[in-house]
Amino acid sequence: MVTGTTRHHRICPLCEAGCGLSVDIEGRRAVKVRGARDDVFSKGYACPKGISLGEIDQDPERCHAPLVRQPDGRFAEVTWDEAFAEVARGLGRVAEQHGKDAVALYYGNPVIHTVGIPLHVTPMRQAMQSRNVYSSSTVDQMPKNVSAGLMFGDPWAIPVPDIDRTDHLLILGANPLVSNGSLWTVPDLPGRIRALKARGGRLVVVDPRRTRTAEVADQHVTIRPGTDALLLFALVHTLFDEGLTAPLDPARYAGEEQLREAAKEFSPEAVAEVCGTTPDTLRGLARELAAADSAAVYARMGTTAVAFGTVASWLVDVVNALTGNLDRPGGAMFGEAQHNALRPTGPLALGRWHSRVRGLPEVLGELPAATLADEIDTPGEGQVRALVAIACNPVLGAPNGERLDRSLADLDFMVAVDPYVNETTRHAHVILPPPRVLESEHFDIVLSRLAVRRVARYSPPLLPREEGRPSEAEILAKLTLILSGAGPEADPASLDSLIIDKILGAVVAAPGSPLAGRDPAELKAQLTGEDSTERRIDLMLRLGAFGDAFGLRPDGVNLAVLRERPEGMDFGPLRPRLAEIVGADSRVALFPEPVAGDLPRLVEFLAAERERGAGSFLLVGRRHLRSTNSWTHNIAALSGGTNHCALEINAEDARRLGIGPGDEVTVRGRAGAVVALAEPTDRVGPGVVSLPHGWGHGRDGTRMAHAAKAPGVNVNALTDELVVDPLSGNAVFNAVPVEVSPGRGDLHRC
Ligand SMILES: Nc1nc2c(c(=O)[nH]1)N[C@H]1C(S)=C(S)[C@@H](COP(=O)(O)OP(=O)(O)OC[C@H]3O[C@@H](n4cnc5c(=O)[nH]c(N)nc54)[C@H](O)[C@@H]3O)O[C@H]1N2
Ligand SMILES: Nc1nc2c(c(=O)[nH]1)N[C@H]1C(S)=C(S)[C@@H](COP(=O)(O)OP(=O)(O)OC[C@H]3O[C@@H](n4cnc5c(=O)[nH]c(N)nc54)[C@H](O)[C@@H]3O)O[C@H]1N2
Ligand code: SF4
Ligand SMILES: [Mo]
Repeated sequence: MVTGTTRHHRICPLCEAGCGLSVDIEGRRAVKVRGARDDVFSKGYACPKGISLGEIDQDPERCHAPLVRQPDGRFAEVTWDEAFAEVARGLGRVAEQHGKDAVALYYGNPVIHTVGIPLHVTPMRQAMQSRNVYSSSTVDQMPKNVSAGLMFGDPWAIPVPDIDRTDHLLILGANPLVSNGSLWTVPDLPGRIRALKARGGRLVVVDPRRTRTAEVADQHVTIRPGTDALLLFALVHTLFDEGLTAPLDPARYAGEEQLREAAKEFSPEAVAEVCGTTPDTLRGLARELAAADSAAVYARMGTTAVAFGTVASWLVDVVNALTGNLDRPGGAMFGEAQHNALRPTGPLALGRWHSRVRGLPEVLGELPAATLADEIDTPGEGQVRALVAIACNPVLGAPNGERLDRSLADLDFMVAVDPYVNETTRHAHVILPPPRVLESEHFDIVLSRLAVRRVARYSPPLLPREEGRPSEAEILAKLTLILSGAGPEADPASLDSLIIDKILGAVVAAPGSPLAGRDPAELKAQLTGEDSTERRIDLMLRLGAFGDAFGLRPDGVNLAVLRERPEGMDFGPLRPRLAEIVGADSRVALFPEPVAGDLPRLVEFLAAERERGAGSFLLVGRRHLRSTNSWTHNIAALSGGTNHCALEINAEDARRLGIGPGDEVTVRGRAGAVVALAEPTDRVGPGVVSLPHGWGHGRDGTRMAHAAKAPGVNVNALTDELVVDPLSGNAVFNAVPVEVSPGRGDLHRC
């Protein structure tokens, strides 16, 4: 190390793997970042994005001061006090004139990668009292939340493959070698897959595209997009049909007989052709799962962002249960939160209210992102007139994003919490930038329940914040106070203090709690931390799975302990805990009522697909190793090479249509059309095309000059906001019917 350089440990906030990074800092810059070998969880692994954390943090186009839009439409930098006052005026005016439902909230993917947002978003939702709450959950994993909520009584009880001990891993619709795992916090997946294979384990991938993960698999089953629910049902059918199910304890599992009955009509013979495969292949998949000493089924975006997202997500865990692999070492297991997870119990209630325009059911207190534009565009009582947009870019991330682009321009007021002026935030009246990455702490609030090991880690900020600059938690707390009517001057720390009081009050009052009867004030006084955010983290840790329970467990963790051990503490592999999750008197619902109610639609789909002739192309998504959705294309170190926006099309289809490499092609969906550059390839089969999302940069008023140099096109100009998975309201990004034709027709490239 050069003199003046200090080395620090920092959890990477860029994806769900949560690798530990070693960051060399000179002055206020990160000069070198690499995987931290002493990290108890990731042991030195890091991907190109993590290594570029310095470039991401130091991107000159990130905003550092709040921006307020001027009468001439341009943004001007203002002080934080002025910005919050403007927000209070803007939101206040809309709520006063049009009521609370007229103010909507939308938060995006980084919510799970930050501390301030998850700590404050629930109180914010309560303070708003608006029915118009949206998030990236309904363009992503909501079907899995619904299936977990219905089966296990907890929407975040999502089993993860116990990859380090499994003998057989079946992956559907996920490409974890590129995404680095999702709903599965598993650093160094490449190394873990190598270890699986070295010990004689088997990896099978079901994907319409020959992905990097498919390339390293022992078997790649190509599937016709959108048919995983049928494929999985055929596995369930085979398990029953061939007597391959493991004995399930009736005291723990309900609904096995109804499930057996329902699976009857989805035999491998009935579905194979529609799935683009053979009955033998399907029976083989089921037999292998049943025969393995331990096995796990894992599925992601290719099975959730589809029209049968909830049914497919449910069937994944049905197969895990029927093969005896749910909740056992080497199978699909429940992770354990390092912090107290206050969670609802009992089966999930769906549709406690419905969206105003399309009547779509609420799920987990949210409405589908796919209907936000309807709620903005359609006049009447409850019409959305203002938006609080936190860490999101739905113009590029939501279905029919181009419609949303127009709708956002029409709002009376919009405030964004975001470091960039991008395709979405350019519509804001006020932009509140969070501090730099290196000025922020990292603590995993959402993802630790999905981790493959029981670990506890905390990273304090590596740099002090610039004078006067609020933390992201303070920004969110201020917004919450504004939305609750307390006004822009209220002290954000007062909100944390109230929340701590509330949690401690509940803990000492809970019968059977080890802290029952203790004095909350005395417990509160024990909390340590530099600020109220850290004190909240200390509280969560102490009450969490590995916590010291305020001294009752002297070898447990708290904030002070973890500050001394930035490399983290490992408490070992996952342990069976189904009884804890489901509750002593409850059972796993193998055949939950709402899912059963959606099966006639699957039967109809099967019949219709059998009749289908050769038709339009089906569009699927893909991700790039050196991208994160829409917001890292501005980083030179991560751009270029294979990280570009091109339409993959089967080479034979391309030849037939007269399309060559790099040619312009028009792709048309129900919602709209784009002109993309073609990449003929045998990675995708006949009839399948693939475009990545998060592109379509370079619009007027954005400030991402590097991204604008290679703007790409917005795949969500094609995707249809009118089609959702009915149970979860999730958007459909895979198996989208599109027409493909050579040339640009009458279209301009975005
Ligand atoms: N067609 C298609 N569409 C898709 C997908 C697909 O597979 N295909 N995937 C979907 C999925 S899974 C997701 S999660 C969504 C993602 O869509 P969104 O969550 O809407 O957006 P992102 O592109 O992740 O952009 C995140 C925003 O947060 C900002 N940001 C980054 N770091 C921080 C921070 O620390 N604090 C704050 N306040 N802001 C920050 C960025 O500048 C950016 O504006 O896209 C979805 N859209
Ligand atoms: N490098 C990188 N990492 C990321 C992100 C990123 O943008 N870049 N984004 C992050 C986010 S927000 C998320 S949610 C995760 C997502 O993590 P993953 O789900 O692992 O990522 P995807 O690349 O969307 O994988 C979906 C796969 O489903 C396949 N597929 C499409 N349609 C179907 C179908 O009908 N059936 C089946 N069986 N497969 C289908 C696609 O070909 C693709 O390989 O990744 C996260 N990690
Ligand atoms: S895999 Fe994810 S967490 Fe690990 S270094 Fe890469 S971006 Fe960061
Ligand atoms: Mo996502």
